[in-house]
Amino acid sequence: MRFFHLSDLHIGRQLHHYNLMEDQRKVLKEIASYAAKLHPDAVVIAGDIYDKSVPSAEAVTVFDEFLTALSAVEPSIPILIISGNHDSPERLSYASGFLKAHHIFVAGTAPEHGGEHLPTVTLTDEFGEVDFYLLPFLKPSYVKDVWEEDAPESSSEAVRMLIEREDIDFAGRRNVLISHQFYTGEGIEPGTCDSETVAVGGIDNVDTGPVKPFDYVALGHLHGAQIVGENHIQYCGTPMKYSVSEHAHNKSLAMVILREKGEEAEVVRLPLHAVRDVRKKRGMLREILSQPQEDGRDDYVSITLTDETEPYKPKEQLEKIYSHILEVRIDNERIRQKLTEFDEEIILKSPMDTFGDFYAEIQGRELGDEEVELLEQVIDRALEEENYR
Ligand SMILES: [Mn+2]
Repeated sequence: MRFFHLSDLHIGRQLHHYNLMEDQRKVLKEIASYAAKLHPDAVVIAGDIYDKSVPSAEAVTVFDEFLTALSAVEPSIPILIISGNHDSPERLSYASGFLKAHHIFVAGTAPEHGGEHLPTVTLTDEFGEVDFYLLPFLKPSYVKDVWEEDAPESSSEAVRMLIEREDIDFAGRRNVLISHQFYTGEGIEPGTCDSETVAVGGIDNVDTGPVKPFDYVALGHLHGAQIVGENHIQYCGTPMKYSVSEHAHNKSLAMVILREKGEEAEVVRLPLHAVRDVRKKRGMLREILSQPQEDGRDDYVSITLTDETEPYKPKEQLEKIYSHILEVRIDNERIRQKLTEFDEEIILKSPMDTFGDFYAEIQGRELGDEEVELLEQVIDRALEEENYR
């Protein structure tokens, strides 16, 4: 069988101050036309459908158009969707009963009680059945009531324990897991980029150990396409570039080919064509302005100027050549000097001290006793929330 593996559509996302809705609409159309042409056995979307938990009406419309385009393909292609950390589990689950009747399977929330299990969808090909397990994005607190005691304390434990209680026949059947977490293996730290929200410090890391027995693991969360230790555990990446740090990425559509049990899954990458590429340019203003007519003047560009004497209104001048400038940065001796001085001054301070400094800087006076007390409460609450989530 062949299925499309997508994730991190982030519909409604902005790139700096640019609205990407039209770019997103176009790339989703391209994916739908691949579906019409290649007729995959399923389309898997591994989380982060929307960029915000309360998506705009326009964002919902764009996703609706995508589902409608996919549904128009005959005979119908099952669509399997899980929520990511950017989605609201409840909102994504809206009308899921109705959608199921139309072969659109949405898993918004991870199991919350002992009686709940991971939703599965079983599809058939010439070699028999394949079970798809839908595991929405989770934090340990979301699933703690599944167990009466010894609830998992980390995301990694939660994923392992949820898989264990499914009693999956790994030896005899073909199984696919759909998941949206930050997976790491022994000595394997996947590559991240600026458009993701990945927690530093490793608390959200999930070990690949328990997912290795699956025949394919369709991951979402990281925005660069990559395998995690083994070929059958993959992040498909975003369908388009969502930050300057992704300028060198090659965005594509992953099509997974799953053959007989025991044969390694194969992933074919189909090219996707963005309306505008995201590019980086670097050099002296004069050089950049005098470059011969080059392609991609309408791309999103991040420009770094290296002039030692900072030019007058460089952005205005560059705008005559580039229609979609994301940012103009300056990198010269003076700025580098300043940054080194600044680096040396950075000392790790408590949130309280950091805010105190900020307040003094802005207001020109120190925090009063009552203000300190109030702020302590706010910080405590924030930390508590963070620990609980
Ligand atoms: Mn994401």
